[in-house]
Amino acid sequence: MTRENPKVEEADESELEVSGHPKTWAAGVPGVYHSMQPALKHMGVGRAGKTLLALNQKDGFDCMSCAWPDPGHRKTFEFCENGAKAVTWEATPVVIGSDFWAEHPVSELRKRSEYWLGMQGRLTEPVYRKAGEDHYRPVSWDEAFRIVADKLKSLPSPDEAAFYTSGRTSNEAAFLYQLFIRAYGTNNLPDCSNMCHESSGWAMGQTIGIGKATVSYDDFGKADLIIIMGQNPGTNHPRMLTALEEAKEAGCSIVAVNPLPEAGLMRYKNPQKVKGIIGRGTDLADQFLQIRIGGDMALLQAVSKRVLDAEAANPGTVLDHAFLEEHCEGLEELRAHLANLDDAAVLEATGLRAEEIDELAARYLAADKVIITWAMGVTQQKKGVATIKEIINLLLLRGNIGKPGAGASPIRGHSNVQGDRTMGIWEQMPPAFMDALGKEFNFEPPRTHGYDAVETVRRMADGSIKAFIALGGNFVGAISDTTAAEAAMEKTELSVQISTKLNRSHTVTGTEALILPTLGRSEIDRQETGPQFVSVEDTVCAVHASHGTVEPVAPGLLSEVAIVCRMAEATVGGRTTADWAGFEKDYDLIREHISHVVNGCEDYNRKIRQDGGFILPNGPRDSRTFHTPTGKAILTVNELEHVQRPEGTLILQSMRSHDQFNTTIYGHNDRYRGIKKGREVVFVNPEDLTELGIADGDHVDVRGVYPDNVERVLRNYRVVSYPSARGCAAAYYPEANVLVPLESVAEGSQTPASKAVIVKLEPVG
Ligand SMILES: Nc1nc2c(c(=O)[nH]1)N[C@H]1C(S)=C(S)[C@@H](COP(=O)(O)OP(=O)(O)OC[C@H]3O[C@@H](n4cnc5c(=O)[nH]c(N)nc54)[C@H](O)[C@@H]3O)O[C@H]1N2
Ligand SMILES: Nc1nc2c(c(=O)[nH]1)N[C@H]1C(S)=C(S)[C@@H](COP(=O)(O)OP(=O)(O)OC[C@H]3O[C@@H](n4cnc5c(=O)[nH]c(N)nc54)[C@H](O)[C@@H]3O)O[C@H]1N2
Ligand SMILES: [Mo]
Repeated sequence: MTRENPKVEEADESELEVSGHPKTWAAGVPGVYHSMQPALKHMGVGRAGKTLLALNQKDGFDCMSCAWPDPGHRKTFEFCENGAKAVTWEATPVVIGSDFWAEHPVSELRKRSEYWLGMQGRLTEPVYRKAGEDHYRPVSWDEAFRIVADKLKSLPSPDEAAFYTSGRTSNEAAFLYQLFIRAYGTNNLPDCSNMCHESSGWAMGQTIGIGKATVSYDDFGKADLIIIMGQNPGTNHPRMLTALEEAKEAGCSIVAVNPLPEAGLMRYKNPQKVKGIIGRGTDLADQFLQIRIGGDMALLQAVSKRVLDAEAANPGTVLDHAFLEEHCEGLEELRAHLANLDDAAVLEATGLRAEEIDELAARYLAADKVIITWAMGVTQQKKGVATIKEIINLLLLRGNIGKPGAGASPIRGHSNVQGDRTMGIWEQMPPAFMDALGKEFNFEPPRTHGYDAVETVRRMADGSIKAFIALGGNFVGAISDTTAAEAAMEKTELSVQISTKLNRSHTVTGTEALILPTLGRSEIDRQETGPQFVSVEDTVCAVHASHGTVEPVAPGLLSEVAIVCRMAEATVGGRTTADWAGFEKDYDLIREHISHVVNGCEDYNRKIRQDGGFILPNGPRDSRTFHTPTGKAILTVNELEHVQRPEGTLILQSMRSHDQFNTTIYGHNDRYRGIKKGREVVFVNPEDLTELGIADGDHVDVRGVYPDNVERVLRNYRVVSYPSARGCAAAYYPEANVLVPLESVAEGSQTPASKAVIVKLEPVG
């Protein structure tokens, strides 16, 4: 039933349609309709039913579209429109046949869009691009692993290789992958998290001793106030809207802080309820703060200052003194620092009125239990780490960490990005983990820190990284400064991509390149001891099993676990006590080792088989235990700074449309923002347009404005007049990555500052 090489047309941007106004609601009947349509069309009713019904069910597989948790009370259809798109994209039985590689030279594939590449179908056999050749050709698995092992063994130092991980990889594959890499001898483990929630990990690690959410799923239903900052749940975490609706029904207020009036934040029609189908839905946000890009740090400081002022006016009644005294340090320093907060600077940074900030402070003071959630609008900023530290400050002041209905909640992106970290995918895992790993497998893991994503590009560029291996993802598509990143990748000697589908990173390669095709999460993973399941961790630290349910799209595919095992056996077999051949046959053996090495995973094989899995321990959440050097949560002082905008420029954020998953483009519509049949648009506030003398519908070059004077430009983009905050523009990622300089990163975390790019619009034609 598989099909080969469908005819896929590139989008014709001249057909772009703009409806002129954003939608004010998300989901409802159109959501369900849209979600079912692609699945039925491409997969046939049987396969579509099997996959969609298995999504997020007890014996089914974990949805790969985001890391939002499953409620304890699952509904049959615990999926959303964008989850359905992700599953369809993966499980559609369209495959790339052997003749594809002879027909399409790499130089031609390189001109193709991400959309076209992804739509060619699933990769089914290993292919190799030899030095000097413009074509990939099929190779056997054995030959592929030999090529990898020969190259890795030939490098003078293991630190001349880097091993990337994207966040779909299961716990089992991730654990083995980092073991393989450390047995090989390096900590060069850049991952997608470096470009995503790294700022959250840094800020939370330093202040409360753990880089993960301090809430569980049920806390959302118990909160009095939920503040959502820099996140677009209607598109990127649609199932979160159900939890928000439930919270509202229980009396919770919701505040949205965003430069854009995103549909899902304003109103929600629940497709699982009659009211959502026929009514106007639930008004979600009680307050919408249309903040300037990068203004969140100022807003948070201003709210904390109002909290401290309220305490000063009524001593002993506002702060949670018992909590602060027993569990925190740094209150006096914070008080002294905020006493001098420059109100004018706050208004300039945020673009808000003082009364709006007063209202938010009043809401915060009126609430006993507060959750603050955030995503990329906060983390991908120069001051991302400091901003998240201010979130922690505000929560700590009134004891909003470690009590029911309250906490800090970074909402993670990739469905297992958090689990991968738990399993050791990090360029700087702590010594205790290394000790346990070395002891378990009888070897000495390397101790010096490795390179993160941005550093990996720098090192490829200067020639010191010669081999690049990626377990999933699309590194050159996802990282900033596309032109520089691609040039860097081309300087490597070997690049290897373990992938389900084609993307940009298969077309911009090292001197030699390999593509190793793998099973997707939706597919049955049969090994010698029978079908295997894997495990994943969601954004609130819940770990559960994921069972593939449909037949693999092609017979020759290996699982990620099998690929890692064979690559390891060929490269580092015998260097440790790891039984690589045994792991591939029986994933319980891997989990047995995980239970000895990874904190909180003791007795993993039993706990993972429990109904719904288990929740990892979390000091702040469970017992107000903070693993910081002093054992206390730390209130921090952060110097206020905001993004400066030279005259004539705008601050541009790069964001996701409704029809994409990261660099994977499903289609060319962005339904909630009124865009159809195109992606080459730049959204600009109407008053800014007037000031710039540019009109809606004009075409412009969007040019990055940075002191290094490197040309970074998006050509011929259509201007869309859109109610963004003043001075703030938006365009879609990954295209906009050409505008982000590699050196423009968050201080501390090195996360590319993809949400604050200084640009100029230059009219064309
Ligand atoms: N369907 C779908 N689901 C996904 C993904 C996908 O691509 N498609 N990606 C997954 C991944 S890996 C991730 S990390 C998440 C991403 O989830 P999001 O973080 O929601 O993704 P973005 O589209 O980058 O949206 C950023 C939001 O931040 C706002 N914003 C921008 N700048 C600022 C600012 O300075 N301050 C504030 N307060 N807001 C700002 C933008 O207007 C936008 O609403 O989603 C995950 N889920
Ligand atoms: N300008 C800008 N840049 C950004 C962002 C932004 O907001 N703006 N967001 C950043 C964020 S939050 C993230 S997380 C990164 C994402 O960076 P990545 O994780 O590297 O990118 P993805 O687009 O998610 O990777 C998609 C590819 O993964 C492969 N794949 C899919 N499923 C599987 C699987 O099950 N196994 C394997 N082995 N491969 C699979 C497919 O080949 C697919 O083409 O991008 C970052 N880059
Ligand atoms: Mo992400």
